[in-house]
Amino acid sequence: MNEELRREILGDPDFSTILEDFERGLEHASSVEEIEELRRAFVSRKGRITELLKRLPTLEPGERRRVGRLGNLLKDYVEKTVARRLSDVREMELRRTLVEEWVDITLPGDPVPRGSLHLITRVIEEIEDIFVGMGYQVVEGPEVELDYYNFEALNTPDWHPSKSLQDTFYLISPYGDYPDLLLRTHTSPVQIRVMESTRPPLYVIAPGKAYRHDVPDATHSIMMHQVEGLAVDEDISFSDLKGTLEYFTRRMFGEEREVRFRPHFFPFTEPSAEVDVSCIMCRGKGCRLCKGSGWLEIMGAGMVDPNVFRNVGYDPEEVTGFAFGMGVERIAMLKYGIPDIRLFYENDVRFLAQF
Ligand code: 2NL
Repeated sequence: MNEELRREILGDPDFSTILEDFERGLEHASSVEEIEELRRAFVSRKGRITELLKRLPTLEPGERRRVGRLGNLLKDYVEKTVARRLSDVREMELRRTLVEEWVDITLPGDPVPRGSLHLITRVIEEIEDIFVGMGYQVVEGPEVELDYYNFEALNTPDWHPSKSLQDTFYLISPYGDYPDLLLRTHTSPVQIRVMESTRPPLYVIAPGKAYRHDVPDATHSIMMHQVEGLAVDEDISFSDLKGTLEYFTRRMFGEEREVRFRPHFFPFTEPSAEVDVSCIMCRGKGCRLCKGSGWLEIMGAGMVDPNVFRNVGYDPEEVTGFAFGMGVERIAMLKYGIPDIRLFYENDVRFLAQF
């Protein structure tokens, strides 16, 4: 404010008290709120300068001009001063915040714990890789199946123990039961579906979950994973089965392993066999793991029964094939030395993170 105006204002008692009050108030106003409060007190609609200007119509023309001019100049001064102070205070507050709330944005962040694939997933992928390398395709299908695909198409008679209400989960509901619907007990139904919709030759593996009503213990679970495989072509022989599974077993457990085929029975293959690998702990000498026998059972296999081919519309005079099935948990437990199947399902990171 220039000297001349200041002198003029100080010469008027009304204006001089306003100016003095304003300047004293400004000295004590240190925050944005206080400064804005001060502005309101002087230049808002109810402010002191505004009130003073409202009286203009009642004044003599000469006095009206003087008071009007001084009032507007003072109002102008108050507004400009307040604006300057506000921007100064805001800048000071910003500087203080920047100093007090300083953070080093170049510091590395908290590490995000990295997860890993479940060991069962890893072992399924290991198995898939070996068979994909031999030209097999990976196929998947529903876990809720029809009795037909799970049992009947696979040549499994109604009286077979695995069909019993004790062993298989059938679907029931408050509105009625579904005697034809069940949780698949193996992944073979996936392969039946593939054969129904595809003409041979066929080389597929079917990984996935399978369900059995079992009492859980160190080696049993109501749900486990299976990988089944199926090869259908002209002139597939038992030798092809042996060569394929021997190659698989050595890729999985080591080139130095022996493989043995023991006669067995499955409703869906004929002849059938169980497949053993020479003990991976004692190399066949006999130990705790192989219970002294030198051998570990790792899967079941056989030549596809002609009845199964007939059920899917293949002519058993034209094609032959082999099939096999293995429990993924069992393979994983043997290969990675896991003593209890329940470790796979407890979601204890101390176990899972080791693989
Ligand atoms: C085992 C034994 C086996 C099969 C599964 C199969 C599938 C079709 C036709 C014929 Cl579509 N067979 N699968 C054959 C022999 C054994 O699994 O111990 N699994 C854990």
